[in-house]
Formats: sequence, structure tokens, C-alpha cells
Amino acid sequence: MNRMDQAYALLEAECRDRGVDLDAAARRLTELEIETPSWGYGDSGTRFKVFKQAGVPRNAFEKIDDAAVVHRLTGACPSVAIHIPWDKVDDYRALAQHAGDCGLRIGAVNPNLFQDDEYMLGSITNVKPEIRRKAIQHMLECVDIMREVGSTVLSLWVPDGTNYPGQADIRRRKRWLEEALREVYDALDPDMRLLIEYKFFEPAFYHTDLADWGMAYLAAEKLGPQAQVLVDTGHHAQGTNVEHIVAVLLDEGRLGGFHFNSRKYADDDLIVGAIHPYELFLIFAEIVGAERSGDQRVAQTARAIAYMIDQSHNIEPKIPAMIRSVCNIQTQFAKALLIPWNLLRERQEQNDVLGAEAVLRETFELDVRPLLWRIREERGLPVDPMKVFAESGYMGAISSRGIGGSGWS
Ligand code: PSV
Ligand code: MN
Ligand code: MN
Repeated sequence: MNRMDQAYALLEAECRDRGVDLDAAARRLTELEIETPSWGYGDSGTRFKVFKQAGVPRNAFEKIDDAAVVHRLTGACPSVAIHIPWDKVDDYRALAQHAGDCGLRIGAVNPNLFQDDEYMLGSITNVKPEIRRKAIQHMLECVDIMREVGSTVLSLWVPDGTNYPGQADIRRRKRWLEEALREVYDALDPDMRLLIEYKFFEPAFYHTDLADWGMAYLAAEKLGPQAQVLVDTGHHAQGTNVEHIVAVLLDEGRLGGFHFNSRKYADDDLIVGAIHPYELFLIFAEIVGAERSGDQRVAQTARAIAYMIDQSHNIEPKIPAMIRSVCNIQTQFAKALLIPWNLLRERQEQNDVLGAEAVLRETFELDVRPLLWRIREERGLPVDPMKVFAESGYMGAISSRGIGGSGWS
């Protein structure tokens, strides 16, 4: 037996002891799809500096080329989110065709309500009606783009807010926000979803119009069933129990998707799983628990979650950063799939606080690498995608693109 087989046999024995079906976990893990963001392949940075890297894509087509490499090596990333106008092209059908030729599809379309000068004091909640109109028109244009590229998700982050008390009327802004979202919602086709993201601060520092999950939930609830909440893991204050938010939204049928990344302090957009892997595991624990729920609405909501990465790779090479992100997500999802639910329920029923906590923690401590190796091997994928990428020569090949590619603008 080689080392890999030995490790797998050990994991298999642990699962058997705990009454966990490892084959079922492998099947579910194989199905996991993670969308990567076009902007994660471009140059990005902080307000201090954007460091330019060699070989960064020069346009949306080249971002798709890079995303295709991530999918080829991981087998888990068949779609790419686009951001308009960062990924503006003359012919969106051609972009979708290019994605198809690369074995991908276009995923969520992200409007941009934060880069035009007119949006300094707000976009859809600006006191000036003509600016609100411009912002709404942009979102409607994004719905048209969705039709052209075959996307079913409009992923909306609204940066609007104020910096000082008294700067604006918060309630009037709430009404304008609702009006704008209503117009966009009504323009959606029946198979489209509007995912509403929230963030507690930045760029606004006093109040943000969509500051937390409750406000996003309220907006979605008023709009209708095609509107759901998008949880960006970076958009929470220190110590927020994100898995609790996930559980509540799942139970209400309103969890639409994730933007995965890691935060240490604020909206750091670091590699998912790099800072708080246990939090990520606990989020997946809620999701896997919901997928198994006897409540059909809860189970269906969990199965329809759009898993997306939203990261800015400022100092690290972008493609390997994305591959690592995908592997980190797979790792924590794999662990959540190995939770012995019957044992956990039993201990909860007995009010066995330490026993129940141990069930989750011990599952988190399992070495799931053999499971990941197995599903990769079975699909003819590299067992170690990071290593294969490093040896592929792709970074050298794309260096001919030069420096100063397309990124934050
Ligand atoms: C800004 O905070 C942000 O990171 C949001 O999370 C959006 O989803 C993303 O930019 C893309 O617009
Ligand atoms: Mn986000
Ligand atoms: Mn963010």
C-alpha cells in the first residue's frame, strides 16, 4: 500500500467508526461548483498602491483564459463572474462563446455602482433623481447582458451610505433603495435571481444603506422569491457569528449565495480559509445540515446556493491564489460532509455540551486530504493542482502579455 492508500484507509476506518458514509461524501464533494471572479485575475490593491504584476489579463477574454486554467486543474470552477464595466466588451455573445470554448460559462453579472464620479454621494440612494436613474439604467443594462451571456444571477453590492450624521435622510434613502431594486427585480426573467449583498462599512463610514443581513433580507422579502441574500464572508464586524446568519437565512429560504474570502480586520479580501478555517467549516456545517433537512424548502435553498469567490490578490500571484482558494473551500466542505449527524443529534438531545462540541471539533480535525486526492484521481485531475500549475509553465507563457493588464480602474 502506498502512502496515499494508507491515509485513505485510515480515514475510511474513522468514518466507519463514526457511522459516516465516505462514498456519499465523495459524491457530494465531486458536485461542488465554485465560481471564480474575473476581477480576481486582474491587478488590484489597496488605497495605497496597486502593484502591477506581469502577465495579468489585458481584457475579459484573457481573464476567462486564466479562469479556464483554474477549472482545468481543479475541475470545480466551471463559471466566471463578470463585473460591468470592468469586463465591458463590444460583443457579449462572443464573450460567452469564448467561455464555452474554454469549457466554462459566464456566471453572476456584477453591476458597478461605485466608480463613477457621480456616485460620490450615492448611486441608487443619491438625493439627485438623475443619478438614481443612471444607476438603475446601469443595473437594467446588466440584466440585458445576463440574457446575452446566459447568466441567471445578478449579484448586487450597493456601496451607498453617508460619512456623517445628518448628511442625508436615512429613511428617504431606504425608500429610494427599495424603488430601485423593485424596478430591477421586475425586469428579471423568471429563471433569474437577484442576490443582494450587504456590508457594514466602507466606502461609507457613518451609515451604509445595506449594512447587514437583516437589511438585505428585508429588501429580498419585499421583492419576492427571486431575490435572496448574498453573504460575503468579509463583510462582518469582528466576532460576528456568520454561521448563525447562514442558518437563519437558510431556514427562511433566503440564502442565495456566498462571496468567499478571509478577513482579519475589515474587508480584507484575503484567500478564503487562510485566516479562520474553523469558521468556514462551521458555515459548511450549517449548509450540509440544511441539505439533509426534511424541510424541502430548506434543503432546496441549500442545494441552490451560488458559491462564489470574491477576492483581490494584491501581492500574491493570482492564478495560484485562486487554485489555493478553491482547495481551501473543498477542504472545509469535505470536513462538513463527514459530520456524524446522528451522534451530534444524540448528544444535543442529552444536553451533552462538551460531547456535542467535540463531535464538530473532532470532525474539523480529520485529515481529509485522502478524500480530496481520491475525487481528483477518479476524475483524472491532478492530485496536487498547485504543484502542477507551478510546473506548467503557464506563468512564463502569459508574461508576454506584459505589465499593466486590466484591473481596478
Ligand atoms: C467591495 O466590498 C466588494 O468587495 C464587494 O464585496 C463586491 O462584491 C465586490 O467588491 C465586487 O463589486
Ligand atoms: Mn463581495
Ligand atoms: Mn467586499
